[in-house]
Amino acid sequence: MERVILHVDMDAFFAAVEVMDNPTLKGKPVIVGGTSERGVVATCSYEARKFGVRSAMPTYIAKEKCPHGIFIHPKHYRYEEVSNEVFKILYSITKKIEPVSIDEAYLDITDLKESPEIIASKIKYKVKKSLGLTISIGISYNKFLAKLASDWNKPNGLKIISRDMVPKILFPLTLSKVHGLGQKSVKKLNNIGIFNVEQLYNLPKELFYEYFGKFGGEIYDRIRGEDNRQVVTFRERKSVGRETTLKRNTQDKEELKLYIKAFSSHIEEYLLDNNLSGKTLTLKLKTASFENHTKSKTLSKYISLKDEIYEEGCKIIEELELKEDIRLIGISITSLITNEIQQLTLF
Ligand code: TTP
Ligand code: MG
Repeated sequence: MERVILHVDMDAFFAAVEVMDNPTLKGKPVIVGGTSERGVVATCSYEARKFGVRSAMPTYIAKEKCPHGIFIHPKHYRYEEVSNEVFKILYSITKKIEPVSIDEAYLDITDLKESPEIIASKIKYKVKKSLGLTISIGISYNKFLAKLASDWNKPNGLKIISRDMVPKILFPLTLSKVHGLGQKSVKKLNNIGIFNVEQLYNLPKELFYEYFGKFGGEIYDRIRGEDNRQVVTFRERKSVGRETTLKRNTQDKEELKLYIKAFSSHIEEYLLDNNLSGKTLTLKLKTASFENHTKSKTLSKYISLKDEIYEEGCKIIEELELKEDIRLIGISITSLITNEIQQLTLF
């Protein structure tokens, strides 16, 4: 049976949350990001995008482009909280969900009875009604096309790419729209006069291998609208976790624990939704000088509740000696089993 995949992606997520928390910002160019000299833009409202402001742009350039912009320092816990609410809505639709980032996920709705358009409209309605936020949704028969579709008419977009539209609909797209083609590859192709998908489409398969190495075949298939990647849920992934770059680098363990707290409720939600418990906790830290450290702990029992995850996560942090500021923190839980098996092993 033909699969039905949704790709959902919140619009201007961090900026939209800021507007939600402070409605006087509505309709204004809101720019969320590092406000220091070295800061970069995390994201901005669509009003600010009109002035050319973009994610990852140095803040001082954003200030030049949009001097009257409202610059806001990110509040990561708040975005985690709202993300939790969005995912709750998604999980009320189906459990076949692959979270991709804080504001983005794939849903496999092949087995649902209602039409994909109705399901997508329902999600949009629920997100708008309970949070006041807009989400863009792409519908197609694989992940690549669904993602392309969610980006098609952002913000508040809804787009279907059906089989009969392919490959023609892809032809005018610039190469950077092809998921998997990095900046370097795009440049390389531009250098030989290839700028859009149609031009790429007409190249022989061997050239794809020559240009993209082992990914050549995948790129060749993708621009033909073929992509067999499955929607991988946490259950199949055997690990549930969250991580984030800190809003400011710190060694303060109490501050780090606040992140653990936010992650714990996220993780609890996934575990409960999927009827899972886990036994191994792993804390991941990245230092200001980009060194990665992980510390795992296998617990004496399976856990799934946020308070337990938080408590154990804090214990790991307490045992660590921090010699340097931390820039990224993450926590994940592995050794997952379904609660039915857990019940059986108890006897
Ligand atoms: P995106 O979904 O890429 O961006 P967005 O939701 O702000 O805007 P849209 O989807 O409507 O184009 O990323 C989600 C959040 O991740 C974003 O709100 C802020 C954060 N982010 C960064 O911190 N740095 C980045 O470079 C990017 C791209 C995103
Ligand atoms: Mg988004």
